[in-house]
Amino acid sequence: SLMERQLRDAVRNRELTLVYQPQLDVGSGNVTGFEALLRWTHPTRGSVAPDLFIPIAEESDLILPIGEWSMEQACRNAASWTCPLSVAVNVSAVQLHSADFVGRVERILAETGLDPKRLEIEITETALIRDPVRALSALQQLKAAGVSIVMDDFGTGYSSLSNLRSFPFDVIKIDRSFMSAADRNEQNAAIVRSVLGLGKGLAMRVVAEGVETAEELDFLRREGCHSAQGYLIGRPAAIEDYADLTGAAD
Ligand code: G
Ligand code: G
Ligand code: MN
Ligand code: NA
Repeated sequence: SLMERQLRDAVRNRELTLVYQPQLDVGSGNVTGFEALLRWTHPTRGSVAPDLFIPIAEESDLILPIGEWSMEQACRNAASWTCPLSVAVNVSAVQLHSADFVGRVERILAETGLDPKRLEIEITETALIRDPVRALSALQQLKAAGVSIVMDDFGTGYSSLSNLRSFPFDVIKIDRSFMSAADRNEQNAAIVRSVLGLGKGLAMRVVAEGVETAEELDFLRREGCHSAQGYLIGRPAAIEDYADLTGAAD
């Protein structure tokens, strides 16, 4: 397709960038890390939403060089911060199931010098179902290397509680759809509380995504949620915009 060809050029022409969104420790009010998010600016199309181009990248296997580029950039960037904050990178099913995925991540960690404990890998549940045995093996090896495993968009898609039991997740990210007015909407409040209960029982940290209002953050504080991410805390932006947090010298 046309977009596939343009995406192929995007990699060559350096049209891809990463933006970073902060994560807050709800108890202390400190920023503890960032999620890296891919952006594509095409010379004539302008900015193309990831929801549009990532599926195309996945169908064409372009997600492999793109994903490797993102991982490399994010790790290299994080390794340059004077504050040892975490960095979370989204990994698609195609990457997780590709040959030597673990080896690639380990090589990037070695080359950039990033402490593996600062890297988090975000996986959606749909990424697990293609080949659960292979996915489990990759995640176990990454975890053994010190990398944290995050279940992204929890509560949507092919959610099954057995995934929390069968795969070595360290962190659950509640999908942002459940945060909307969670302080006032009883259905959302009940769902967020139950995920917090799951996290507690399974000894997994819980991150609430899509936190947009002070009332939502207050609700999370009352309910004992560990971490929050969303426009209230900070928009996805160039990492230079967060130099006060990363301590990056420039
Ligand atoms: O930032 P935004 O909300 O527009 O991102 C939309 C979607 O794109 C999110 O679901 C996010 O997980 C996904 N996404 C963003 N960056 C990456 C990336 O580097 N790799 C993969 N596989 N997905 C990404
Ligand atoms: O990887 P994931 O699907 O979690 O990607 C997070 C997406 O959510 C990104 O596209 C990001 O731009 C978006 N996002 C981050 N914070 C907020 C928020 O507070 N509100 C909304 N509506 N979207 C958000
Ligand atoms: Mn994510
Ligand atoms: Na998400």
